[in-house]
Parts: sequence; structure tokens; C-alpha cells
Amino acid sequence: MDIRKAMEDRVLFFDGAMGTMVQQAGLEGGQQPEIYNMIHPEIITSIHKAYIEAGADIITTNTLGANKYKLEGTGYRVEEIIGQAVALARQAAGDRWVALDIGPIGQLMEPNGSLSFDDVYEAVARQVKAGVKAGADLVIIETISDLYEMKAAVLAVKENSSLPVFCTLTYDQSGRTMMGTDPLTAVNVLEGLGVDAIGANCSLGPKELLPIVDEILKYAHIPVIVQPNAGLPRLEDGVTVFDVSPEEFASYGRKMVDKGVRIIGGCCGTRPEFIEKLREEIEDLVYNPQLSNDRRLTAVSSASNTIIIGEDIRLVGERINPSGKESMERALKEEDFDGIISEAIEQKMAGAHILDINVGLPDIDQKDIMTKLVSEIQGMVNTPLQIDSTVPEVIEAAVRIYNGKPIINSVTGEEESMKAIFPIAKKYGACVIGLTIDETGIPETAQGRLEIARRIVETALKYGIPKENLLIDTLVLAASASQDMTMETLKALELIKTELKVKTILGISNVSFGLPKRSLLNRAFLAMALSRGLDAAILDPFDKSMMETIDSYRVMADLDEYAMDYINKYR
Ligand code: THG
Repeated sequence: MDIRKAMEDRVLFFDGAMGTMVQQAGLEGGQQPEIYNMIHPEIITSIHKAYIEAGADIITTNTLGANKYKLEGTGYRVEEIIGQAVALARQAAGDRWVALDIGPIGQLMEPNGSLSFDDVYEAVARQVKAGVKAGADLVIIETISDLYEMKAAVLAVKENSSLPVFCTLTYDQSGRTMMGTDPLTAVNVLEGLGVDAIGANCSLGPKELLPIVDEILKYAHIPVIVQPNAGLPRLEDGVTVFDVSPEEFASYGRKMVDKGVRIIGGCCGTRPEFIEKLREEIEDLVYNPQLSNDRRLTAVSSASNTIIIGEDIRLVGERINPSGKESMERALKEEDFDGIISEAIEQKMAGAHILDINVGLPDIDQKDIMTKLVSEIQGMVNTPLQIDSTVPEVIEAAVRIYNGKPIINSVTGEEESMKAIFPIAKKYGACVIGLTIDETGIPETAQGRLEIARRIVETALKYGIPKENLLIDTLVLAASASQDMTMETLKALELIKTELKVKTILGISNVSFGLPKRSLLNRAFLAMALSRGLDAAILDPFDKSMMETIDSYRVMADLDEYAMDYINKYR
């Protein structure tokens, strides 16, 4: 049976630890557990069988570290280890499912280490191809603490197989992964990438995982998977022991399934009796899985920070854009990014929640510069990014290597634009700004812009992009040249918000092009747009008067509780 189908109807059980079992069977320190597939296949088979007898529905291959980096020096190739490991699991599993296990590469990625995004992708792609060839039913990417590594691995699975992919990150005391990812961010990014189940494994122990599991369940719309360990390992008389008993493990497992966890198993220190107890404890809940979450958020993420759009006004810093700025133009041409990175950090400090990145210059390799700049900036600031380009190839390259869920700026109502941009937004799970312009230009009336917005929303849905991933921009024109259309932009904003119930965004400073004292026009127009319900403003966060307008608006719109932010800043 297709596991994707089974997941809809019932709770599924994974097996428990493999490493712990192989160690018990005599693995020596420093030996890779994966070589037991080759030198002691009978031991691996007996472990799989013990888990099946305990009631596991899904058997995990003994391949956690079967990547080219970790196998170096073992004398075995990735393909032979994985081929053999899947075959052993397959033989033991009978009609149960076999999950190809993929763990951390074991080295840090750039900028903290030397491994690139493509290095991880290539290594995992090799594992996946071998697993597919050997007949695995699904892939589980587990015990990952770097969201960037997870993203590269997920793409490697999805681009080299059609297998379901389950993802678990491992969290520490801070409630984040070692590299700083929180559960909301993990869900926002990985759901967007189209994984089949998301959750947590290993970590500190089942009790300590409960608050993390609550967070994941709060935000996930896909099945949640949890594989706790039996507590942290401890050495007792030279022997590794785990403090959590099978009974205690099972009682926490029940709590998790009761809250809505749909796939459950064990990590380090859990043995077949843990899975047996877990099944017994949960038996009555197996066919009563909890309903899924229907709360839909518009949210963008860096690897360690998620910004929800729609609950409070959000500011997109516009300063990383060569338009009218010679110094920025020179820096981009010379690939001298220090000043641009400072600009990113300072915009964040000035109050930007999101940063727009635009490298639109003639005579440069925009794809190359954009990806380099995004890599640099994402290593220095945790502000989610908005990729601003008119070239689909530039957008795709940046969105692919972005460590998070970005906003694509932008798509238009033109068929050709939607055909180029929507597949990218869908594949990488990005938010996308829809501009109300089409083949015939920008409609003069609000009604005309509503019709384009409606077409953008409907077309996005056909591509599988949910409405909450769209932001509509009704296009601010320069009041100096298009004075009669300035108010129409705001009317369109209000109309679109009520009719289509989508989030909205505007580039505020466009309004003042060509007129003196731009800041004055900008701040007045911003106040007008805010009162019509604008969700996100693209602006210069260094403009004090605009920031003061935002601060004032938040008081009057009851977004700044007891005006505390206002008082703290201006008293
Ligand atoms: N909608 C969407 N995206 C956009 C816009 C929009 N991206 C680009 C633009 N409009 C928003 N960004 C800017 C960036 C710079 C300026 C205005 C809008 C600007 N620059 C000054 C100039 O050109 O003279 C220079 C500023 C300086 O020197 O500091 O005005 O509407 N979706």
C-alpha cells in the first residue's frame, strides 16, 4: 500500500534505534555501524525482525551515515552499503515499508564550515539514487540540526526520486536546533518544499520534546513525525545507559499521539521493547488520528527567524537596490559586498523585518551576483529576504540557495510571467508578490486592478500555490507623472483586500519620484495606505519620518499594546 495513503487514515509506527542495537551486538568504538550491513548482515536482519515483531510498520535501513564523507576510509562505497542495507530491510520487512535512512553529512556547511549547498546536494543525491535502485519505499532525513543541510537534502530526494520524504530536526534546551532553527521556521520552510511529514527526533528525551512537538503541531498542515530518544546517554561503569524506561517512553508517546502526532518511533537508546510498549499504549488511538490544522499563515523565514505577515504592519527594507545609488552600483560591479552587508544589518537595526535584494544592473552577471550576495547576507543577518528581479533565472537561482522561505518580487498578471514564476514559487515554497499589471499595462481603475489580482490568485491556485503565499501589489506610481492614478492604487488595495482576502504590499517611495522633499510625500502616502489596511510596506527604514508614521499608526490601530513601544521610544 502507498504510505501516503496509509498516513491519511491511521497512526504509523517506526522502529527504534539501530546504532544502540548494533553497539549491543558488538560494534567497536570508531567503527561505522553501516559496515555491519556487509560484515554481519545476519545481525542487521535480526534487528529488523525484532522491530517488526514489536509492531513497527516502517523499518529503517542501517544507513544513517552512509554518505561519501563518512564512508571514506571504510573501504566501502555508498552504493554497495545502501544496496545491501535496503535489501536486508526489504527481506525482513515483508509487506511493511522500508525507509531509506539519511542522517547528517557530519561536517559544517558554509559559512561555518567548508561544505557547500551543492556538496550536500550531490552527496545525498548519490544516497537517494542507490536507495531507489534497491527498492526503498520512502526516505527519512533525520537528526539534522542545520536547516540548510535539510533543504539541500530534500531537494536531492525530490529531484532524484518520487519517494515520500519525512524530515526530522533535532532540538536542544533552547527550543531550537543547534544552528538556531525554531519549530515554526522549520515547518514554514519544509512544508513549502513539499515534504510529506515533518517533525523532531533524538533531542533530549520524550518529556523534553513535548513543548517542541506542541509548536510543530500548532503550525503544521502535514503529518507530524516524532522519534524521541530514551533520554540522553550516560556512561555507567563504562557502559552507555539511557534513563527512560519503555513504559515511560510509551506514556509520553501516547501524549504526543493524543495531541496529534501521526507517525511515531524511537531514536537513540530505544529497543524493540520500547516500540512494543508504545504500540500497546497507543493501540486505541491508531485509527482515530487528530484532524489537521486549518490555520493558514502568510509567513516568510530565514533559517532562524519567521515573520508573520497580516497580524502587524511589516516593513521591507528597500535600500539594497542600485537604483539611483552610485555607491551600490559600484559595489555590485566590483563584488565588494562589505558595504552592502552593513546596509543589510543597519536596515534591520532601523526596524526592517524583511530585506529586498535587487541587483538589477546591465552588464553584470545578475545570477552570479545575486546568489553570491544572498549567500553572504544570509550568513550575517537573520532577516528574511525578498528576491527582487525581473529575470526568472535569477529568481530561481537565488530562491534555490536561500536558507529559508523568501518572498519572490515579483510576478505580473501576464501569462508569460506567471508561467515562468509560479513553478518556481511552488517548487521552493516561496511567497510571491503579484503586481496588478498585465499585457495591456496598468489599469487606470481600481476595478481593473482587482480583475488582474483575481486572475493572479486563481492562476496561482492552479499551480498549487495557496492564497496565503501571495501578496498583491496594486502599484504605486510617481505622483509627479501619474497624479490621477495615485488614489486609485489605494482604492484598489482596499477592494482587493476585501474581495480576495489576500495580503497586500506597496513600494511607498515610488510615489515621490521627481518631486522635491520626497520624504514628506512618502510619509503622507504611507499613512493613507496604512489606514486602508496595507500589510507590508517596502520603504527606506532610514527615513525617520516614515518610521515615526509607522510607530504612530501602530498606536492608533491598536497594534502597539498600551502604546508601550511608542512610549519607550519617544518618552
Ligand atoms: N513594488 C515592488 N517592488 C519594488 C517596488 C514596488 N521594488 C523596487 C521599488 N519599487 C522599491 N524600492 C525602491 C528603491 C529605491 C528607491 C525607491 C524604491 C529610491 N531610490 C533613490 C533614487 O532612485 O533616487 C535613491 C535613494 C538613496 O540614494 O538612498 O527612491 O513598488 N513589489
